Amino acid sequence: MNDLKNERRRSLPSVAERDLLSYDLLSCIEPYDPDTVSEQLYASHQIEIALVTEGRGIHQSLNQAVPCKAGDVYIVSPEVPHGYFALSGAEPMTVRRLRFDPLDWFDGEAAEKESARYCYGVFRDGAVVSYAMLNAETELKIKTLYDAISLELREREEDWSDAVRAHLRLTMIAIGRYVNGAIKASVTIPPKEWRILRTVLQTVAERFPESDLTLEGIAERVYVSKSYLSRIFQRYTGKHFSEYLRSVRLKHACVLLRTTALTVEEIVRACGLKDVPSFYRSFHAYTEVTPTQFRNQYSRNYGENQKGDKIMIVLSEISENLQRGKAKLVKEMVQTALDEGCDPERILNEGLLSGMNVIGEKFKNNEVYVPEVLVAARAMNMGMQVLKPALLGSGVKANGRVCIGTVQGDLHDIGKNLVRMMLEGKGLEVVDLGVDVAPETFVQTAIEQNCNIICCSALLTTTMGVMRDVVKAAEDAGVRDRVKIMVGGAPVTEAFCREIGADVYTSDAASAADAALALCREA
Ligand code: B1M
Repeated sequence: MNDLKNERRRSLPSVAERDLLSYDLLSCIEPYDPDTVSEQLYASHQIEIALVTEGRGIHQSLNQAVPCKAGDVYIVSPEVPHGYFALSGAEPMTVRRLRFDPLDWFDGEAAEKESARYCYGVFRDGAVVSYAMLNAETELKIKTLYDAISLELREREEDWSDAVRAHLRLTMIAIGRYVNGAIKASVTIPPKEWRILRTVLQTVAERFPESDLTLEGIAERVYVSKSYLSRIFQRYTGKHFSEYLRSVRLKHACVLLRTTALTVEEIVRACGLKDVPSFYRSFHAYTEVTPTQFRNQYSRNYGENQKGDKIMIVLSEISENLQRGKAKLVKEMVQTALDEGCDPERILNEGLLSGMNVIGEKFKNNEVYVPEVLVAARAMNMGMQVLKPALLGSGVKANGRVCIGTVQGDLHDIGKNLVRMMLEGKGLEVVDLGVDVAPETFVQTAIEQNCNIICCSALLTTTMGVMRDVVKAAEDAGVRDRVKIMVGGAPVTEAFCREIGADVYTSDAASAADAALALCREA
């Protein structure tokens, strides 16, 4: 038992593990409108526990809307489209949300599944959304646990993961005990039907651009008849499957009209819609304007200064969608900006990096947490994939080999990847050592692979000191006179570079590549 505990302690939480929990305070000001609300529901692959802390409003899940007020708690199982709204003209509502992946957080606790203590117990009877009103005592208890979790998340001690897990379990127990017996299920779907419905929702989300996506095809995959599937889909979502699929496609068409310069034909293809005439008809029925009017109206709404400047619009959409972690959209919009003839460096600076900077500020102020930063970083990398060929220029072979990495203890790799890309763009051969690279690994690689330069990146004030160890390791190995050392990253400065005895400091990726090329030419 102790061995097991020690083993768990030895394995520090990985980045992926940190991504499993997210916590936020949601201010719901948008008034509930039954006609438009189904477009604003969102689904998450994580379990969500939401506690209404202030005001009153509506919680809608699938096709059911339930009034709610301070003191109510919702436990929403993964993939359920749902949303929180204010009552029109009434006070706004504030909701604390805690989301986590049930499989990872409850790994090894399967025995608890059949008791009603944990979240699993809440869903055991097939309710996909559980709703309970708390008494004052339970509300206070849960609030305290939420606060403790949020504090742990902020302080991030080394063993924060264990502490957060412990609080999370206590929260689940507190909620589980209360709801056991007193639960009101706002949406109850038998487990078998829910499994099938969930497959349909997931399939539509992933495969809507395929024009031949049909309910019949999905029915075959889940081994049920089409008519049965059609019946349960309508019963729980309040929509025919074809109507739902069309609305998902049209929603995506709206996004493409707003954010890209694609032609209507291209949009019809990208959204899996049938043909242009029927697109015009259904688009009009959906938005009450034509696609062209929609596009013009959107550009006009963007204000006088940006009027007609599609590139500005696309760049700001890249930045905003990056902040929201919409990787696929960011990728598409970077391509659009390139197609519009926008300078790749402008796309990098005013689109991708500007979004990343906003996220950085919010992160600093505790307005967003690690999961949000990670999805933004993923969107940044997806955008970079598209931008890379344009940034690289001619890529003429140059004479030089460089090894690069983020120093030990540091996992930030976006800046390092940019530097690598720029180095490759200068035609230098690059050995990428990744992140968390030990000083000896830098030096060993430089010796074994005959590198002219070691490039070190660091983003944390606590890890920049490792660069000094790299210089020292190169000296100890007797290669300092034949291997140059370049340093960079947000906290690194020219003065620091001199202080530790490195050769070159540059503040950005492009000047790092220029400097590396110059060093290789001198050698
Ligand atoms: Co972290 N993080 N992060 N983070 N993160 C920062 C760096 C931070 C400034 C945020 C903040 O508080 N405002 C802060 C550091 C504070 C400090 O030490 N002064 C911070 C912190 C505290 C942390 C954690 C400790 C948080 C925690 O868990 N408690 C943790 C540490 C994990 C670890 O590394 N051990 C952590 C984790 C993470 C994520 C994993 C969630 C994620 C990284 C994902 C990834 O990289 N794959 C992340 C991110 C994304 C950021 C911010 C938001 C963005 C960094 C970034 O990619 N910027 C960042 C805040 C910010 O910078 N605004 C922040 C874009 C990138 C292109 O810029 O890397 O600076 P940058 O690269 C530039 C230049 O610096 C230069 O070129 C690039 C531009 O052209 N450059 C070089 C870089 N390397 C170079 C090498 C060269 C030359 C130039 O020569 C060799």
